[in-house]
Amino acid sequence: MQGCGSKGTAPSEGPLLPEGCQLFRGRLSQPEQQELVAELRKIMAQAPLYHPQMPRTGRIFSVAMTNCGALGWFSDKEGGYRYEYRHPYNGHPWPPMPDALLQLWHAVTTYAADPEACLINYYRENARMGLHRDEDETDFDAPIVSVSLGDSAVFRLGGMKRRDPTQSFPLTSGDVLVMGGPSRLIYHGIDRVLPGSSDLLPEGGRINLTLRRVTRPGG
Ligand code: MD3
Ligand code: FE
Repeated sequence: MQGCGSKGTAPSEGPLLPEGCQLFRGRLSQPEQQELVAELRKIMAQAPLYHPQMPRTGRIFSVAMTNCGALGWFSDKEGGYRYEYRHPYNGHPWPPMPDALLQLWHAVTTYAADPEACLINYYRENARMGLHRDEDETDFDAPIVSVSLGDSAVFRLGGMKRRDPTQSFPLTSGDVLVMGGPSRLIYHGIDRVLPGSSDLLPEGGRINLTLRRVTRPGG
């Protein structure tokens, strides 16, 4: 399937996306999604989901998170947003990233090095993610690749400034979104999950994976 991320894509073909943003609708087949969920269940058994705290306020994220790959994203009241080599509660290294995700990264990006972190977000019915930028990495030359599984969600995409106009569109199971180049630092969030919109996860809810390069390759 062709990405539709260049400026000038006709609105009839989907949302008009900013430069560097490519949406691959239905990039993963049903069997690929099921296989990935099976691997994620094993990962979540070894690296249990947690609800990070916001820096300073200590407010709890409604989204549950864990990671696979060498590095994992974490946040608590005292330490703030950061990447860690170990699960914050059990002290174990994060489980390795499934091969299918490394292959997907290289299939949809032109970035030479592997991603180092895969943040696993689990949204139950009322979970949401406010408008934010992903800026805790040191290598902004690398894109971020996102994979949606399970229930659909309303995704909100803004601009380089928090107050810039936003658009929203659904992300559905099997969709892959690549945010690179000039889109890498734009504001985005998840307004809400649409319960019952997919039967991939019997327990319901939505899993989102974001594959990230954190450090610059070679130092
Ligand atoms: C746009 N996750 O984990 S993925 C996050 O669906 C995050 O769970 C959302 O935002 C989710 O940080 C959205 C799509 C996405 C990921 C990275 C981006 C959109 C992005 C980086 C820049 C701009
Ligand atoms: Fe984000």
